[in-house]
Amino acid sequence: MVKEVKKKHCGMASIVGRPNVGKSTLLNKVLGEKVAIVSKVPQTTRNQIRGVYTDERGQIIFVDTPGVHKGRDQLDRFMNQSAYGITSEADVIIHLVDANDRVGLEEEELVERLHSLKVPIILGLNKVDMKGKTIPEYITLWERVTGKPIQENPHMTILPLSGKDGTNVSKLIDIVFDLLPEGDALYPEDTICDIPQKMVIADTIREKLYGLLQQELPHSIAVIIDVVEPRKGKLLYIQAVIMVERDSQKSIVIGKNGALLKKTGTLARVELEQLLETKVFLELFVKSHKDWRDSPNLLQEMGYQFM
Ligand SMILES: Nc1nc2c(ncn2[C@@H]2O[C@H](COP(=O)(O)OP(=O)(O)OP(=O)(O)O)[C@@H](O)[C@H]2O)c(=O)[nH]1
Ligand SMILES: [Mg+2]
Repeated sequence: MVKEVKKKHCGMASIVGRPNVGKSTLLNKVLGEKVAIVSKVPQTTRNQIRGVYTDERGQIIFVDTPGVHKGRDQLDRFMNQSAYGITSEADVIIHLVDANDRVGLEEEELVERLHSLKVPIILGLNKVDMKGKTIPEYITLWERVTGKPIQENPHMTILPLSGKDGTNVSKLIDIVFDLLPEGDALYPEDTICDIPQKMVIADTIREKLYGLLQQELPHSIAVIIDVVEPRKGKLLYIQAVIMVERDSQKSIVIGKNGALLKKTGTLARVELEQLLETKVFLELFVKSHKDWRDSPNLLQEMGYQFM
């Protein structure tokens, strides 16, 4: 008897939505590993992050994107462009919303754009571990834009989700596989993520700093990695600059007697040692540069490449 060989599927699923809806948390849950930084602060993700999921059915390249938001400087422009740019290449779009938060102004424009791409959409109603009281608002919005009830729309699927506790995450993977074209894997089977090492290091430091600063200053902070250098005794030397917008913000980042900066360094070093599987010596500096969010050179140094 000839055994039937099932064709594999491969393609890109882009996770798009407003800041803070849980896109990066969902990506980490799907991959079972932390690849994207997460914080309570909106606009945490500043670049695209590709996470690769492979099983016997094939390969899904999930793309986490910066939250789509209003904003006028060069970094805002980059973040929105990067979210929309990647979305136009996707085979499937996961429109992720916070099912406890009301529909926002950005959402209307986003939904219209996503609808015009003519790509299958999964409306991910996220954070259903909480009450999910605004679910109807998102359904109504999509129905208004597409002009038909979602149940009658062959291009749409609704899925309640929780990236935090994992509700329906494996169902999401099933649905995406069903929607992907046939094709061979694009990445080797053991690939999980393709972010450049410097970006991973910078983001890890930024995440720790966001956690310690709570809601203070996130918009004003960037991290630039100046040196990554293997040294004797399997030690990786990393020198990084934390950039703020004003001199007065430097003392907040440094903290009383340097305490906050020291704590940031320790937390980041511990995580980086785990991630990079080597001992790390991390040296942090704090500088201010008034218009870094609008400086193409500095943004490029931080790894944000305009398309
Ligand atoms: N209750 C609950 N909280 C969640 C869930 N997913 C994420 N969060 C929390 O929501 C906050 C934002 O999560 P992120 O994953 O950073 O959100 P994001 O959409 O990537 O945000 P940006 O990168 O800023 O666009 C964090 O405090 C998460 O812990 C969820 O399923 N349930
Ligand atoms: Mg994010």
